[in-house]
Parts: sequence; structure tokens; C-alpha cells
Amino acid sequence: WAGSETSTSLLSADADPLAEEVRTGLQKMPKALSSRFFYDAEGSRLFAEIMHSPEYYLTRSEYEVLDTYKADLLQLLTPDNRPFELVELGAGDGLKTKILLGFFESQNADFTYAPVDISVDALEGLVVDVRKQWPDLLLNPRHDDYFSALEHLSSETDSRKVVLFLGSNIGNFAPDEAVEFYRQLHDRLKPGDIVLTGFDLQKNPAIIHAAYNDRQGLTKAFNLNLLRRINRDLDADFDLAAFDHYETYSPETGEARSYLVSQKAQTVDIKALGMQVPFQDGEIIHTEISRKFNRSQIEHLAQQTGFSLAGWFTDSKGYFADVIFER
Ligand code: AVJ
Repeated sequence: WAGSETSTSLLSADADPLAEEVRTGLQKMPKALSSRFFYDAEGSRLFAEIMHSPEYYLTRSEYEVLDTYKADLLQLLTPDNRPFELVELGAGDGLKTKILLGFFESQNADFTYAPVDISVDALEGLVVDVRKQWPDLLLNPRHDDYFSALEHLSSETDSRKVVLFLGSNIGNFAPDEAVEFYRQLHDRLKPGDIVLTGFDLQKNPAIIHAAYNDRQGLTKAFNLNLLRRINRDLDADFDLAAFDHYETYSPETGEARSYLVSQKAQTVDIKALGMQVPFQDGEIIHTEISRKFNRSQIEHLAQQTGFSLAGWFTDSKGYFADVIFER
């Protein structure tokens, strides 16, 4: 395809993370785009719908865990009643976190809440909600991605840090990225600080596969919305009807993987990048990894990155675990 680096009318790829991702990702073999770009306003709305779908058990399972063990969690987060700063990475609409916020408030716990998300839309909604429900709660929202948010963790206060990473967001990382992520957390945190992570556990593969291949087609719409976003933000002409959603789950690797599949031979024009992208009939774009864990992998992750595993809470079906790592 024609790549024109010189024309000034083109969008500068390095200034715009989506442009950079599309430019490099669609030149890869096989083609790939990162799931972090799913979450524009429409993507966040679709993910909220997925969370309510009958097949997507993750949210209900984690909700049960947090609701059942909120008192135990508070006790583990602050055994000495020291004030703490609750930093939530990838807060989204905060549906599950509100269980904890409500309970912590009812116990007069001394804490501040710092939600971080890459979706402005989701973050704004969350802030409005939290202000309404708990007007006295100290809120410190941040529009950012996980890794750069980590750089701002460094301690202005001496209150204990409690980092929440809920909802199986960890599953979007490749295994080496997950290790790197906890190593960076370990670097930024102090002894006694805590990370609470929601891990989706390995289980009957049919249950996992269905969660990413729902009958209403919400996951399909969520995946296709990435192309709609590229059409809008990069002036491209993806024909959404000419791409399908395809999901695999491998019980051996624990990875659910999402793909977009070209339904015919076609060429897509991405005007803002001056790029024409050819697709063969049946060619894929890999868009997401949602990794599922077993207990020994989680124990190994803690041990590899210098944390001790200080709490393990699961729902009644054993589908999902919220796990406490202590620095
Ligand atoms: C928000 C990353 C946890 O991987 O399960 C839902 C996103 N993708 N359906 C997940 C998602 C397809 C979700 N996370």
C-alpha cells in the first residue's frame, strides 16, 4: 500500500496512539490491533451491556465475591485502621467497586478513591455517580492508561496504597506483560501496600467460550466497534458488514482470543494514514486476549514479582478469584 510520510495533511502517527496502533498493527502478519482501543463511548456502552448478558458470568461472579467478603477485605486492607488510598486501574463504570465504596463508607474507613481509566466517558460517568452517592468521599480521578498511571503512584502521602485491578482486566496482558506489570507495581509500592486483582479462573471451556460468543451478538458488536472507531477517527472505510467475529478458547493455554474475519477479498482505505490495507477472503485481525488462570499460575506470579499472596476469595461456583498480593 501507499504510505506517504511527507504529506502534512496526514495525521502524525506518533502523536496519536490509535493512529500508531493501526499503522503498525495492520502491517503485522497476522494483522493485530490492541483491545485497549475498544473503549470509546460506544465501546464502553457495549461492554456494560456484555456485563449484563447471561453468558458473561465474570461480572456476576466477582460481584458475589466482593459482596460476600467485603468485611474480610477491609480487614485485610487496613488491619491497623491506617488511612489508605484506593487506586483503581481500569475502573470503567465502577459497578463492582461501588460495593466496596459503600461498605467502606458505612464502616467509616479513612480512605480516598483514585479511579484511573482510558475511557473519558466511563470515567466521567463514574465520577458523577460516586459524587452523588457519597458526597464526602475524597475523589481523585485520572484519565490514563495502566502503565503511565503507575508512574504517578509514587507517594506524596504516607497513607497505605491499595491498588484495585478488578474484572479480569489482567487477562488482557500477554504473560510476560503481566509479570512486567506486577514488577513495576512492586517498584512503586512500599512494604505493606496491597494489590487486589480479579482473576478469571480456568473452568469448563464451553462456559468460557460462550462468555465471548454470546447469542445476542453483543461481543460481536463490541469487537466490530473497533472498526467503526477507526472509520470515524482515522477517516477509514471499513465495511462492518464484511467482517465477522470469531472466538477461540484454548483450555491448554487458558487464552480466549477474539478475531475479526474478513468475509471477502477487499481493500480498506485509511485516509488519515494514507494507507490502503488489503484483506484476503478469510483473513483475520487479532483483537483481544482474555487469559484465564489457575491457582498455581497466580501463586507463581506473586512469587516471581516479589509479592506475598495474602488473601484468596472465590465465588460459590469457583469461577472467579479476587486475590490479595501484599508488597
Ligand atoms: C474488560 C478486559 C475484562 O476480557 O473479559 C468482554 C473485555 N471482551 N468481552 C474481558 C471483554 C469481550 C473484558 N475485560
